[in-house]
Amino acid sequence: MTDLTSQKQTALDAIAKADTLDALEAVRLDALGKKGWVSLALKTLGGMSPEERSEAAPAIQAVRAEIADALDAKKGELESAALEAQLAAETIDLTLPAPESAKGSVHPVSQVMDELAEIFADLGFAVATGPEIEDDWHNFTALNMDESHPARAMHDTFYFPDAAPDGGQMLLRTHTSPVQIRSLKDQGAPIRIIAPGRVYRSDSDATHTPMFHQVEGLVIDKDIHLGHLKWTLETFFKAFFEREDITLRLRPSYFPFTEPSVEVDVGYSNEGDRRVVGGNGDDEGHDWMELGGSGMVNRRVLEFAGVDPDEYQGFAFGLGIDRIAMLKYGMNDLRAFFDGDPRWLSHYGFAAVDQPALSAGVGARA
Ligand code: FA5
Repeated sequence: MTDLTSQKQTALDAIAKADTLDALEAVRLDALGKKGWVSLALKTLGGMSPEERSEAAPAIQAVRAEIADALDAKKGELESAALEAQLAAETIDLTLPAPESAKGSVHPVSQVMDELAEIFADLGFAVATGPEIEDDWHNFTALNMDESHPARAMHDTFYFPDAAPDGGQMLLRTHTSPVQIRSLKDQGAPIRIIAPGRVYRSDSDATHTPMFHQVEGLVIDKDIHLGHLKWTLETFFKAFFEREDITLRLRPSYFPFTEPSVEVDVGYSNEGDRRVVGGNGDDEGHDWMELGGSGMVNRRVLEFAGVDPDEYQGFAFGLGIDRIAMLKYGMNDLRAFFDGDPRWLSHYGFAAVDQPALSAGVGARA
């Protein structure tokens, strides 16, 4: 019994002195572990007479309980000390200078693509994509431009030297319209999509670059007419330019894949060297700028895409994204978009946190 008392005192001293959880665990194993001295003492009870046992058992149990309580209390102490130390080490010194802000910005074209997707999503359009390396069938033939069609020549196409698997030519798509065919073939009608992306033409001046961006729109359903097209474009441009006085002019035009076809112009005025959208292009001090082409999808295109033109019809449009970005954000030379000049990018670019949201007015600068 004296043995037990002195062993207990040694253990309690070791617990008091333990300054790490590992040291504490060593004391626990030494006393209460399977081969610890308390466990061994408990095992001796079996060989005792009932009288001896009734005296020794409560004493050993009491020692066991006292050591277990001391271990628990110390464990709590060590854990909260460790937490305090961690919290103290992780404080931030708010008096230090701010870290250098991130370099780089979101290109206005990317920003405008996000704005487009946001507005059209609100009108129920899904985003579709297609390959930039296209075959001649999707880019031309299925859009009602067979090999001898003169409109092919107007597209200043970049062709690849190798033939496509079907024997036709491979090319860099000259417009986003082949996505109309791909989406209709994949999903059938009814359909309501936009397809933003890069397109390529051998063309270069202040308003034309060899690579530029278009967004295609396609709505095919029953009873769709030109009025729906005009409403959709007007609604889109009002939200995009964040003004109500947007005036569109739909000018009769020709595209092989739409019938009738209309070119879409928007009224603007000049303020200094900046074009500002709004107002009627025919008014004093105003003019019209072409933003894209559109029309009712030609029956032949629906047939090529496997849709019955007697059941379904609809409209399509293709807008120049770079053009509408220039108008909205006031750049006057398209070529600067693709020069990668960091001064231009830091001036016209957007912060990554500037996510367009309809509720905030799309395109609001932070
Ligand atoms: C087309 O590309 C048709 N696919 C549009 C379309 C789609 C019509 C669906 C009907 C139905 P167009 O070649 O006019 O059409 O080009 C459309 C717009 O792209 C132009 O109005 C212009 O805004 C822009 N664009 C054309 N060429 C360039 C260029 N080289 N650089 C920058 N923008 C361009």
